[in-house]
Amino acid sequence: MKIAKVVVHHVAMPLVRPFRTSFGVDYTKETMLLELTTADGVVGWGECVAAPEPTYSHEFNAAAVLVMRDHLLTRLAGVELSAEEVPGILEPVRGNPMAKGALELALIDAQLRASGQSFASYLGSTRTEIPCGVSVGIPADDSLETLMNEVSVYMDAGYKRIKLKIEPGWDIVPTRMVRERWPLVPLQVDANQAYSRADIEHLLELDEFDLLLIEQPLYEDDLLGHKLLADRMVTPVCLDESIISLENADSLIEFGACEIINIKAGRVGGYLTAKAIHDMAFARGIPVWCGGMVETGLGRAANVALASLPGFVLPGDTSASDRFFTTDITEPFVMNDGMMTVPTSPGLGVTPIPEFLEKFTTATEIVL
Ligand code: OSB
Ligand code: MG
Repeated sequence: MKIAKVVVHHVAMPLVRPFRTSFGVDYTKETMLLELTTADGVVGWGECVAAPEPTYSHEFNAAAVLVMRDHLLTRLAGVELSAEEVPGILEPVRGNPMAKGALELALIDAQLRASGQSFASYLGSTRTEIPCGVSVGIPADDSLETLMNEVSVYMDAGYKRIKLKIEPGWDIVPTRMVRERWPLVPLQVDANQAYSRADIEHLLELDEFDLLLIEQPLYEDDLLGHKLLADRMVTPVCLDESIISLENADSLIEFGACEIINIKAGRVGGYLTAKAIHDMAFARGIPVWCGGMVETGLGRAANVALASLPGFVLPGDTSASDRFFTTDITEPFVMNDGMMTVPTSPGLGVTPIPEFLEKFTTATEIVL
């Protein structure tokens, strides 16, 4: 295929409630949807998981557009290529995994629409439905009551796993409260790098809550710190932000800095690398699960397909569309008895609904 045109749709979607993490609070999801057209007139869609500000990682929306336009599409446009060649072609460009992953996804979608294959089948899916977990933010009002009410809503909805966002000052007490109220629910916590090695003793207090894992407790570059924590903590250490490639995932497992991996395609440069990390972890018996970046239905469709691979043995942050949005940009992803059906139509299996795309679009930019 030849990439002939790429349009970036900037969208802003109101969230059903604020989403607060240790690195900030969002009231609106501001994201970028890519519409890629091939020389044959096939259209593919992708979603860029960067945010308006570089607070989860170094990438941010404005920079991602510039990188796509000036450094990635200059290498990809107008040449005959298949999606599988994209990681290699983009390899000389350092970093910028979210920008790379968004373009790769749009090309995969176009390629699979042309061949009539679903994304799940293309990746090697072994399941038709997946269990859903949910990520619960730190309450914007710092109230334990707000947290308990929110978790109650998710428990009633049937979520199979609860993840609590934590930070210094919001950790032991809320985790204990949720654990006491729901003694059996699979429970995990995510600190988004908010602690340091000096907090190791404190973090060990979380061991009493029988957690599935603790996600990214320390600064992403503090690999030794994670190893020191993992050596002492009974709760398995899982890495998110620190995992940026197949090679470093392999190294960190070998090194003992993590026992479980959160796989997010955007963070590692795309779904092909995400699958490679899955394959490596699966071969080694390392559990993985599918992370989320508050995606619209487009990115959610891709995540659900990825999460249907056999090594995804823990429920992911693959919640229903209504966890974040009253109106999704695609057909909404719904959950039944805690499970979500993996799309089977060609490509991602969903496309933006024109009326909703128009409603949420704040700007469009032609980058090729
Ligand atoms: O660290 O997992 C994270 C959302 C935005 C940025 C980082 C993270 C998250 C989540 C997942 O916790 C939210 C979701 O998409 O369900
Ligand atoms: Mg995380």
